[in-house]
Amino acid sequence: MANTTRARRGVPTLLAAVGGVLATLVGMAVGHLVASLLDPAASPVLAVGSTVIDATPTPVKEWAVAEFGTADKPILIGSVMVVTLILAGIAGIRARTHFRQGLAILLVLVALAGAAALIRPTAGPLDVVPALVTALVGALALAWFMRTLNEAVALQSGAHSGAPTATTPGTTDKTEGAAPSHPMVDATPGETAPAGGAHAATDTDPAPARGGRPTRRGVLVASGVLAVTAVAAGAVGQWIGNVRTRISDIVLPKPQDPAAALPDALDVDGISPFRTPNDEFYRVDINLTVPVVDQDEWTLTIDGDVDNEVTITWDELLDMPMVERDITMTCVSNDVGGKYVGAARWLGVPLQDILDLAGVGGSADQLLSTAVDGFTISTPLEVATDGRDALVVVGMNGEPLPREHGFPVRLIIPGIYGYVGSTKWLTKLTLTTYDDVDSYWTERGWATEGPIKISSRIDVPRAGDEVSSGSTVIAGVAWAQQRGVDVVEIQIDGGPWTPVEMGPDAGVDYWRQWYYEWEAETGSHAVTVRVTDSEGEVQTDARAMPFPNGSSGLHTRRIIVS
Ligand SMILES: Nc1nc2c(c(=O)[nH]1)N[C@H]1C(S)=C(S)[C@@H](COP(=O)(O)O)O[C@H]1N2
Ligand SMILES: [Mo]
Repeated sequence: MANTTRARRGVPTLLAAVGGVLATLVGMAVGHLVASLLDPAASPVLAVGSTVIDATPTPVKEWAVAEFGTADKPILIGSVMVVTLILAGIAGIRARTHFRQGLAILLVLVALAGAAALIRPTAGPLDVVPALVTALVGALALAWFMRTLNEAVALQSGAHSGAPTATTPGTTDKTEGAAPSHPMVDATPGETAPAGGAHAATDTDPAPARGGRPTRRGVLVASGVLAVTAVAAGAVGQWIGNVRTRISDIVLPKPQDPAAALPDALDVDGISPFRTPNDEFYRVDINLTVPVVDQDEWTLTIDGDVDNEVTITWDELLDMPMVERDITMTCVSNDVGGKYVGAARWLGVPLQDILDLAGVGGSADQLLSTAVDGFTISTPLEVATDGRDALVVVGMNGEPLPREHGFPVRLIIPGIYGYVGSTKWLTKLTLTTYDDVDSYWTERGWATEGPIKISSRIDVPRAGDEVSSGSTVIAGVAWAQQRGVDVVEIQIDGGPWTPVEMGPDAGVDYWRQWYYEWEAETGSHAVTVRVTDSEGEVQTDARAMPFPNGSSGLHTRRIIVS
């Protein structure tokens, strides 16, 4: 008997939690939809997620990137959702008996999301609208669900107590309020046959539509309506976001100084493509939503210690002489053997030409670039202007920059990690000093200078591949930007270092593919690779983690041959 009572108390509580979750989901989904029309980054979950990213201490971020790789963003959003929905469940449970308290929890949650949307560097006052909509829709949904649930509970307990009259319209009226302070179930004496009781009630009920079972259907219907609304609003919001972020027909100018045709790549199964396709190019940035910039509203300002401050438009930039270069980019967070490296053909205006428009003064030692997402990068002025192919880029592999990679305009500076030179969604270049300002990552402890460490990677055989004894190809890529790859060697089971066959050479700033034909013998083997650059520097075996200035060490793969 005690069990039955407990079970009956448990069901409405569980349903109340579900109601809290559904109401919150509906609110968030409608908020997301509204945000997709105004500013996608103001979507409640995304705004909270972005704020969490900014506030996360560097070591934790490091750990997350190492642990989850490029999945770190979905995992972050997932975690924000889980925490939110747990609190939403608690709000629901509270709301069934004390509606205002439950509602208050929900509103505090939404207020946090609204605040997060407003403190984004790019936020405008309108960015609070999705949160307001979320609050309104969530509150209405919660009220509706709780009313339906409490009606059902009230009617059922009336039926259970064996008094058919309890299900008369009079009783229903009493429980019409959204928040009866004593849930009827608490008053239910333990009975033995709830099903029979319900039946008895329904059978003799003068108004069967209000009987236990139909009202239970009411709870189901309410849940269904909320769930469907949430999914539909979320999907429509997502769709609108996608449509709005499509890049419409842009014709890029032809380069005055084109790159030579890329030599034929190695034809080895599973090796990194010689040129990384845009949709396979790694993406690293601080944003949960890709910044959407309209090229016709975009401008680039060159200010700070300059002769005359200049602002140029998209059309003015496209009118400048363009060059095309093959450059391999690397993220400082790339582990030895990691994936945060990619090679592409970039189209853009030499950075020097842009700086010359303004005329660089004598006191600057830092080029501070600012992006539309509020992100900043400090580049040593010396590095930006030493004659290397530093570019203000508009094209990637023959297409406009994809939004993920900085549309409409980004910086690419060969030889230094992305966080010190490849500002995406670029909008300002300031000539300043390191004494005066720090940038996003250097403020968080990463090194001021970030030359890319020479490195090499084994692509095949992949980890866990089944390899049979006999002739096997070991292959991969190696890079030594600014100096060029000279030799790649591999070492098998601690034996001598053996030079491998090299793929084509597309210049000092571009990686090179390599391969080695190996007579594999049955057993477990360790294969290690190292690169030597054109100046004779050999890739070090001294291990370093990415923080603070890039990983080092040698990539080793264990290969089981059967
Ligand atoms: N605006 C902006 N630019 C940015 C970043 C960013 O977070 N915001 N991240 C930088 C880092 S750390 C790297 S490694 C490169 C990555 O460029 P990709 O995503 O095109 O590969 O962009 C750089 N430029
Ligand atoms: Mo990076």
